[in-house]
Amino acid sequence: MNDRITRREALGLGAGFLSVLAWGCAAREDDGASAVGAGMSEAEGSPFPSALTPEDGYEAWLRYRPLSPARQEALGALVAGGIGVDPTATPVLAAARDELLRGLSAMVGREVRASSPAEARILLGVGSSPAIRAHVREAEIDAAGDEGYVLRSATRSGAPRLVIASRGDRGVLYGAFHLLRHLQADGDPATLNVTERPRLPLRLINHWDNYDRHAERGYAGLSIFDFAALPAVSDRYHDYARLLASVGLNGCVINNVNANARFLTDEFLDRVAPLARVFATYGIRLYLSANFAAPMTLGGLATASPFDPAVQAFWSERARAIHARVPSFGGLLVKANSEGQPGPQDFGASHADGANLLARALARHGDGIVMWRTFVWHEDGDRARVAYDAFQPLDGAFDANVVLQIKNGPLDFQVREPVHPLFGRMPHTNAMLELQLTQEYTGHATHLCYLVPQWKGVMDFDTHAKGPGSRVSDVVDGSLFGHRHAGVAGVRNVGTDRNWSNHPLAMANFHGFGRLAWDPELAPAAIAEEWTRATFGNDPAVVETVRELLLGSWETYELYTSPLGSGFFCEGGPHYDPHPPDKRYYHRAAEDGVGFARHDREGGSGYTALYHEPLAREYASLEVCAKKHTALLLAMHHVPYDFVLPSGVTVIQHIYDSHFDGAARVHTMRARWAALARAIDPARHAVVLAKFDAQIAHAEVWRDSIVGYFFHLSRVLDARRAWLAVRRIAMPARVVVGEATRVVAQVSNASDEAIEVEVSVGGRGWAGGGKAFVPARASQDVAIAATPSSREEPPTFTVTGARASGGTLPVLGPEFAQIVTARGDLRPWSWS
Ligand code: GCV
Repeated sequence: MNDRITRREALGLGAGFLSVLAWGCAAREDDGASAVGAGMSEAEGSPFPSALTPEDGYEAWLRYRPLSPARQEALGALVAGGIGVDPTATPVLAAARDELLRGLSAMVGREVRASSPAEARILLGVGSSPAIRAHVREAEIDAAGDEGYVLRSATRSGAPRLVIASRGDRGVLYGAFHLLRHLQADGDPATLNVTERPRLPLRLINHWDNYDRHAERGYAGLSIFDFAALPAVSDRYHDYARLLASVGLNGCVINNVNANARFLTDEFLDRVAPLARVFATYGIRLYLSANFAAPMTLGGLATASPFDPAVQAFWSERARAIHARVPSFGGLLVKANSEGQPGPQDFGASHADGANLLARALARHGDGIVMWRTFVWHEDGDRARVAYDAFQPLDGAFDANVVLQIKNGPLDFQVREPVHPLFGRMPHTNAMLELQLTQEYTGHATHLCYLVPQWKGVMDFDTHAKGPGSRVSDVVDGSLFGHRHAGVAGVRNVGTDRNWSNHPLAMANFHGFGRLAWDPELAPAAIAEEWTRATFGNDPAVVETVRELLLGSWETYELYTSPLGSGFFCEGGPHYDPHPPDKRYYHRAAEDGVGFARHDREGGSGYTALYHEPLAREYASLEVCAKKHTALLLAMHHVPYDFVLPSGVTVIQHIYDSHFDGAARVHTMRARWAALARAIDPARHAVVLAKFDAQIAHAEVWRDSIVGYFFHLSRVLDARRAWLAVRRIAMPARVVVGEATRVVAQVSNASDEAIEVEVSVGGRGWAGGGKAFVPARASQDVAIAATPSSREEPPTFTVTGARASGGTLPVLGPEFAQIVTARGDLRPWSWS
């Protein structure tokens, strides 16, 4: 056995401790899951396995399965004449045709062929073609633009015809994917008559991927890109490009914003060109993250100052080299003066000086843009205002081909945070929105957390910059302030895992991101349903269940991890496990109450004043904020635990209830998924079921940690439940097999009776325990002499945690287990 422990193993062992708890069982009964549970076990261990073929998820939503016989017949007449492209196919038009050939052949159950425009009944083309003009007017095509399309059902000589027309070949490709989506969702081709164009000009994926293939904050294997193996391009690149284009994405930054300058060398640029060509075939421009100190590390210069002519010449030469080798190059993404990355401030220059330096170099050689991130921070004062204070005064100082890339919130991709105030405050600067698909703070690839509703909320957020109706989507589509370069970037959640995103349902985030980037007016429910139909088929029970599981999952995750917008209850490393004390700076939980005072009065950070009215006033007022913006209350105000929310419950009771409810909901989610056992292929069904098992265990760890922590601080009893909580274990940094070691467990008695508790250290190969008397509403440290007695020398690993028992009270915890490594060192468990 190797010396790593997987999350499942850790939780499995942890669940041994947790099995004494009554809460998990109560949750199952209360939420009605037990009835389903009976059917569930039958389904799970069914002697009548699903007749569906096991699938590995590689096809994602481009999974074309035969249509119903009636639909196949209806399509038959259309596909009989083949698919024609007019005029001569460009690589992108050819890709559009090939997608249709592949998808339609699979859906009608026979090979569909390419044919001449005259013969074809499905005709693709750009507006200049007479064959296309016969069906669609020039003005309509022009209105759709280069990336939009007109999809038209028509007849010619009594026979049905379908035309996909655009001004540019990318529009035709997007139109082809529209047709395929429509058919996958059981749509009738005869009724198709749509014109669409994307709202946001820049629709990008950002890969935080390193040259060695380590994927920063990636939970789905290694980087998709095998940089060292380039120029070799694999089929997977091709399939990845198909996925991107199918949801309308048009750009991809292939390397990490914590950037290695190596990506800008001639040697690398020569090798990346074939990958850029694969992307270009699908209308995707390749972008690179740049290291601002490259003039020094690559160019051998003594400075990277924007004012230095040699530095300017360096970037101009790099821009020339990039554009010469990668004609479809889109531009550079820069993280500067942030988290140790170099930037212009290191040389006495501003962010605008730095961005313009690169932008001017690119403008000399092509149409590349610079996406300059605003993610700069420190913890002096209020972190939420750091980016605003650094960038807002620079409004108007950036060149026309610079776009500021702004994270959705002012902190860092928390499950909930306010919308970044910069969106409404930089009218003279191009802006794009940065979202995070990879679930850094939202459960990695274990928890189901469909983020499209969160993103939709950001897009719809009214900044009031030009009065009511000045939404973020109007900023990032360029219309509100009249900007050409605008859009959205999403940090990838895909990797080398066969099913792309590790958690099969996490691909819904990738799909939803693209669809919302295309049209921010789309409803999350419609996007979720579209994904479900394409990914799992049109069985009504599957569609309804999966859609609802997706739509409820963000709120559920929020319920058991973070109350009322406070955020940051995780540890400071992988950002996966709960460890509330680590991030007190953010949530400000203390004995008197919880929340960060950001109002503009005495004791507040003044952050609320960064918004336009009426938001500034609403956020600043405790009463109005509590009433109108309840979900953000603790992001704006520090309130006592007995503060009464509009729901009538106190903040502390809300914290208890929401965490118990949230964890209970995961049981229901699992049961609903389990009930689909025979409607979804067994392979994908089993993987998701195992994910729910892990999510349940981890949701309970979160619940126990948070409620235990708040009880310990507040000493306010939960009006609905009483419990004992084991909140933490202190141990020496190193243990020796066979020798007693001192373990300290902290036990909280969240009941109104004094209780004698027994605390023991559990886990394979550990022995030891102790007793303590814990008064009502008190927390007490209990020291235990425990001996690691593993027979393995040295112990390969051991998980140890504390267990308490005290009469009939349920026991929450432990908050943390420890792993003993092969060397005898201790560390908290985390992902393997
Ligand atoms: C790429 C957070 C993440 C980092 C990430 C950074 C950023 O701090 O934890 O992994 O670095 O954001 O967005 O630059």
